[in-house]
Amino acid sequence: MLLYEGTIWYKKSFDYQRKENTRLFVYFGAANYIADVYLNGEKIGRHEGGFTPFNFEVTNLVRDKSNSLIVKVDNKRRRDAVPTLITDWWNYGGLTRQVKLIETPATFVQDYFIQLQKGSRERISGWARLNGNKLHQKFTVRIPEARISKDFTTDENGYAEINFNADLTLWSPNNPKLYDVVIEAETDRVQDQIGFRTIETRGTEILLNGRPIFLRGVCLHEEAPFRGGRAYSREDAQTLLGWAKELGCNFVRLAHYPHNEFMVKEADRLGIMVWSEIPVYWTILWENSATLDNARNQLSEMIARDKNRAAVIVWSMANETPLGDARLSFLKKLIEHARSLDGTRLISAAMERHYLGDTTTQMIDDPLGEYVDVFGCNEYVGWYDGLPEKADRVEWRMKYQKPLIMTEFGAEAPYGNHGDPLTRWTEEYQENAYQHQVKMLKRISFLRGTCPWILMDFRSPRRPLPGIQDFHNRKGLISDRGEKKKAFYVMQNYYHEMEATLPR
Ligand code: GCB
Repeated sequence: MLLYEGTIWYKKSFDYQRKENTRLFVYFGAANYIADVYLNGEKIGRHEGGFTPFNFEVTNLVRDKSNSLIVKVDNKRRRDAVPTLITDWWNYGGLTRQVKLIETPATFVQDYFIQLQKGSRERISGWARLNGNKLHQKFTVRIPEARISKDFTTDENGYAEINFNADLTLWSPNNPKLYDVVIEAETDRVQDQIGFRTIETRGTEILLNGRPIFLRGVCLHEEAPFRGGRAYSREDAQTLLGWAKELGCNFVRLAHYPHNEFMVKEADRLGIMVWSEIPVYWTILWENSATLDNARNQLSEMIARDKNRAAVIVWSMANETPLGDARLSFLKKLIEHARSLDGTRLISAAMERHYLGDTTTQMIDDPLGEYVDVFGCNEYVGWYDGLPEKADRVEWRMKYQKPLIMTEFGAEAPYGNHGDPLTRWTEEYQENAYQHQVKMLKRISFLRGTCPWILMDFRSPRRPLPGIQDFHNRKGLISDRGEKKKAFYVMQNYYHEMEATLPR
């Protein structure tokens, strides 16, 4: 079964007593990659995209006894899909996150956006939307701890803008303050925990709540420590983010697709800022309009789920996408779409760089840089690119007056494989590569964040090397069994130093 790709069928039987004036939905946290869902013999919907939630209404199909929910999930890779055929991660298939039945009132609060207005530390600005047949309602937004209670009315489409001033303790890594926020309509009441903070850029600075910060990050795949497979629980999130904290992080790059909701909620609670990304990875079919629609839909679903999480500060559109006109126009459309859904967060993408003629000047000038707020750059000086000492000679230049996050760098070694610092695949080589990297990073004046690749070893079909990789990418600072490699401590020292020397 290890290399199986194709369909998996699930069946769940259940009884359900529907109360009057309620509606019922079946909710999926994620299904990789295409899901077809049937209830009591009727098809209720199809969803494409492996990492975002979706739901279907079943109010009129559900019965008191012996309901039969059938789900077919197919993870066959396709050239025109997002992601496409080739990825450097395992194509785990099937239902990878929770499935729930959600009961709502006949008219319910379907969605809401409650965040500080861009650039303001006291004005809350957003909206709420009802779904049902009583769309025109009065509702109240309450933040009891801040003694806030504001009344609004939805229009005939069930929509209302929300605007009010609030004197709140702002969310930050040092004080990840979350407030209970209640939306109370005539027919429904929802409660959430929301943090309030601003995130902006000014020249090459990133400002959190108006103050410059440095993002001490690390990249993560959504892979479970110890047992393997997809990470999906609160405990998994606590372990992974706990390790990130131990490393000295205030930031994580959740690569290369939206991770489960526990990750983002735990990040909110722990004060870890988040980069969240859609799987527009390497060589998507840029010219295909259905591929664009699919990417746009995954972006919408990612933003829909996490738009009220203070931790999320960056929406990332893509990873290492080769330059070209079709690619640029595709990604520009995604950026426009992201900004139309959420004007408050920073937009970025992990991009590439190239050497100028002298082979030691790295130039950052991807034309996409024009359209993002923050430039994300992947580089492997000392691993795919020369020996560790090469980093001592590399200088960095950027065409844009924007902040730079080094979104990937690293070297590969299985835990416990020892040798001298110039022998590849040893912990000593990896440590050596990190030592030279850190020295180089310190010389980049416009650098505002770093995310080494990667926190923990992960499975990959592209990494067969027997005895070394065994189908794992071993660039983790920690093994998949939780063992810390020597390079972990190089990064930890750097982060402790950054934290101590920079008030930001
Ligand atoms: C990259 C990719 C990442 C790979 C990594 C590697 O540039 O963005 O998905 O896993 O390099 O280890 O080669």
